[in-house]
Amino acid sequence: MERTFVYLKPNAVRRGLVGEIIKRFEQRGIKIVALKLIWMSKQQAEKLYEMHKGKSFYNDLIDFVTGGPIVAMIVEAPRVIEMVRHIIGDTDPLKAGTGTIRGEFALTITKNLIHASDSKENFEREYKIFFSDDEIIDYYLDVQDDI
Ligand code: FUP
Repeated sequence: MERTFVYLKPNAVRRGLVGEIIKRFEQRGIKIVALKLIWMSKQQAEKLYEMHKGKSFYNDLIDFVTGGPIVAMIVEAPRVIEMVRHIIGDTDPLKAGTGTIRGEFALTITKNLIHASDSKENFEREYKIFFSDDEIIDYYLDVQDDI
């Protein structure tokens, strides 16, 4: 089993897409093990995106992700890091495949609706910015053996 960190950006919350997006994970058989609505602080945003500091889009990105509530979660499934990146689609919504979240609902790179960790190392780094280990719930899902 693998875990990844995902968050729905403020425009996903404002546009009422939280249910639509979570539905796609659930119907794929991906298990939610932590979930909360929070307002990301500037400190959290700067830590999450520290590798982009100094880039042309950095300030706009920080303002955008701290501009309204987000939905943060940790999800679990076999090979879930790659799986979620597939479900989400390319960072650039123009290149995101049809049927992906960004391919269906997003238009611009900065406002691409959703983030997911791209490696195990980044998952470990990212989830700790938003969750403590006691907020992660380990439980058995009845349908787990059928997917
Ligand atoms: P991703 O892993 O798909 O979220 O993409 P990146 O880590 O490359 O980028 C993080 C965020 O920076 C993106 F979600 C949006 C923003 N970004 C821009 O606004 N412009 C760019 O050219 C690249 C990234």
